[in-house]
Amino acid sequence: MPLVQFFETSFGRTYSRDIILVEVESGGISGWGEVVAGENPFYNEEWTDSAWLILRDFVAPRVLGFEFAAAADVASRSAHIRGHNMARGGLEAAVWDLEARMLGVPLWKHIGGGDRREIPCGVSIGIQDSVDQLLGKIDTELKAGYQRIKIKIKPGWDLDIIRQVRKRFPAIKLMADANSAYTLADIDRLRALDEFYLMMIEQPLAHDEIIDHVKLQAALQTPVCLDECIRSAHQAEQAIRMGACRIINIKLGRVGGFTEAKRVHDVAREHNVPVWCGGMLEAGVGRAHNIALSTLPGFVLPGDVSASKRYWERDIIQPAVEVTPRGTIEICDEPGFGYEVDRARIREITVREETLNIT
Ligand code: OSB
Ligand code: MG
Repeated sequence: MPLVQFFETSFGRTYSRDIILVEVESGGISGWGEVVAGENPFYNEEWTDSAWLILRDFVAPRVLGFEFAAAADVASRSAHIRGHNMARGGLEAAVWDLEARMLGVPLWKHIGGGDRREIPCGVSIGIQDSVDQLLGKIDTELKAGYQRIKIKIKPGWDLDIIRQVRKRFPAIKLMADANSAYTLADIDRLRALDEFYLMMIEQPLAHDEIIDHVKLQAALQTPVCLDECIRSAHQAEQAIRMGACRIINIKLGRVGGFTEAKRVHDVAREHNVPVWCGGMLEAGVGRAHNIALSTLPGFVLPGDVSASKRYWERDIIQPAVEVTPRGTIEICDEPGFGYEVDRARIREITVREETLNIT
């Protein structure tokens, strides 16, 4: 699926997505999930093709035909697999959707959410070719109503850029995401960001580094938010207790599905750490799951969950996800994730398909 605008992070540029959808069927009802892995193993170790093989050869055989008492039991059937949370999570989320549809309840209610009828939305704006282009994009998104702006940074596209953004937009909720582009050797540069009173800096240091984040957070006024580092509730608890972060970005795929995402949320809540829902340039199925997740009570900060049209000419669900002029997405009361899967559209753009049956 070609993106309507390219998206650049500190690890590269994405022009189009290769997305795996998982449809699980039981008793004539379907549930849908989306694997959020990227096209390259740069955000984490997974990519589209690795996820395909892990799902086919290791996850599906443990799930197909197994009698589950509840969707909450699915994650543990593949917990012996090391890593590959996005592959595991795509299938797990599909079973949660299936269960909600079987029970005739909205997914948000089924996962224990519903604290809010509309979720607050922010946008993530990639690295641009020029500062003017960035300022123009921020202006557009603010006019559309979005409540907070996140910009991607990397060495060389950081202090000067943020200074100019702050000059033009002194009062907006602003944050920066480094996707692991710095090390502790950059501590002075990162400390200089305090001047711009950002809501947070997201994942400044290595994807697998907690201790250096502890040192960094102790030296910064700006709250550190962890993304890549947090793959489980156990890691979330360790990071919080050690003081590595004051905020957590929860991504359904990165933690392996709803069961673990709920646990991360609960751990953060016990420690009064606010969370928000991250994005992975999802198509409609993943987007709908993120909306449901964002209704849990601890999701008090605007997430990276925004309108379909920011990404796609035509999404794979109907209606497309829309954002109100107040910068929110309203939740639906339909069973499951609340949008219709556009099977005709999916068929048109499918390049590979495999059906696995109980043997
Ligand atoms: O770090 O949050 C990230 C996209 C791809 C990989 C990593 C990240 C992102 C985003 C985009 O920031 C969020 C979105 O709009 O979906
Ligand atoms: Mg991030």
